[in-house]
Amino acid sequence: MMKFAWDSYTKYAWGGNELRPISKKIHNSGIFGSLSLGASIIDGIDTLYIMGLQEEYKKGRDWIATSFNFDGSTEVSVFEANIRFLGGLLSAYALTGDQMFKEKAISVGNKLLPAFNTPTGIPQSMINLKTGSTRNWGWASGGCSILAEFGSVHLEFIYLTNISGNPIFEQKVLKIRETLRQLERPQGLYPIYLNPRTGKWGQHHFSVGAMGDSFYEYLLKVWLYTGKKDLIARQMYDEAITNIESKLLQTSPGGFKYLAEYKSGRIDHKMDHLACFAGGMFALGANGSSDPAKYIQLGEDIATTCHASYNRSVTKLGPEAFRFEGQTEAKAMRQNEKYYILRPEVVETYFYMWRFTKNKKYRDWGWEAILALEKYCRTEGGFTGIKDVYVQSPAQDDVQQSFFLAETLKYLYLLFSDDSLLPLDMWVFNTEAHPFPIQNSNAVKPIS
Ligand code: DMJ
Repeated sequence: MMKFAWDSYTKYAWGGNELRPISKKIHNSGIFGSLSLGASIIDGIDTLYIMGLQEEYKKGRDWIATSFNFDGSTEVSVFEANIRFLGGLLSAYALTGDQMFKEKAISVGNKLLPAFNTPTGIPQSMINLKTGSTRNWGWASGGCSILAEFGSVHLEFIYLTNISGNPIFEQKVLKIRETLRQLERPQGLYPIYLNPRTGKWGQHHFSVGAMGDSFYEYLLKVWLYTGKKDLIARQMYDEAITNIESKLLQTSPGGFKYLAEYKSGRIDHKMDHLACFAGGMFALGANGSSDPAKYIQLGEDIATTCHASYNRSVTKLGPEAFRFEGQTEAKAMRQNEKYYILRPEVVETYFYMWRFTKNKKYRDWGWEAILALEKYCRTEGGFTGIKDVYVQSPAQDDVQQSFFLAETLKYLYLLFSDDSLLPLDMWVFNTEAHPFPIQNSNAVKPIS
């Protein structure tokens, strides 16, 4: 599947950000700006390397060495640039030791720095790579920055400081953390909107799905990355999770545990596909918690719920969001929540649960997802997302997302690999599934 996705991209969209598999041309979405920056190459290269697809890896590596630069006249998302471009380059460096990746990673990191020049140190969402001018999304509550965006630079910037020797990157992310620690949190939770000028929260909307997700993930993963030395990160994670458990975690009448949202003063009984990553996170955070068995169980429970969201559809792929209302459990209720865009979070949780429990059902569930991807998402020109998981012949969205190569296919491959390939006590995955070596763990290159 990876070879087919990659070959299709190289055939029809080489150098572009993503592939349109039906139109067989380049797809350049707004988050990467208007230029062709090779997002699928940089996001996919570590997956190629891990899978031993050497020829393909070499082609991607050569393109990055000769054609990738991050200073054109375009505006990109700071978050996406960080997790996909910086994360991809850092991971390629970690796996191969090739200095070229490190130099490119430093150049991307430097380009993102102006985004942090705000009174609070909370970065803005968008940056113009040529001018360094920054702004926030027009739709975000009164000019606010987004929790998952400014909270998911943590891991990459600390690793970047470690390999470059330049303290600036780490300073920037520690400043974000300090700003957050000084703020009072409504109901003990972190709202998803924060104004970078005033340091005041925007709307009190809480979510472990869209706009909140990887902030929590990175508190845990920074602690892991530092060889469990960064106790502040762990403490912030534990506190946040305790409040999520008491305020957002719900049990449906049918016994499903799910992560609801809180909006406009009340609970919204909706769980995003994005929030399904949390099953894996809970299991990963079990070791070091006050009650490891409880968190492994919570991981199992979330995996079960997210699997149900797949299993209750005709295509056996899950919707973008599913609800628990009345008789409805684990199903999308609105047309605009029924799509599946090749996202990884559910198979990501299967991967972690397999590693921690060795329960064969996670491989079975992963296999079901593979068959469904092959049946409904494979087209002649690559893999596409679908617009409705509940119909037999769904319309296709004509986009092969770069995270399909970075994450979905990587987690599926690792689900069926031995634990010695990227062991979790030596490697920590960024939120785009790019593995970084845990400090002082003697992380070894999996393939030489
Ligand atoms: C990816 O870019 C990352 O996993 C991010 O954390 C959330 N969204 C996509 C995949 O769904």
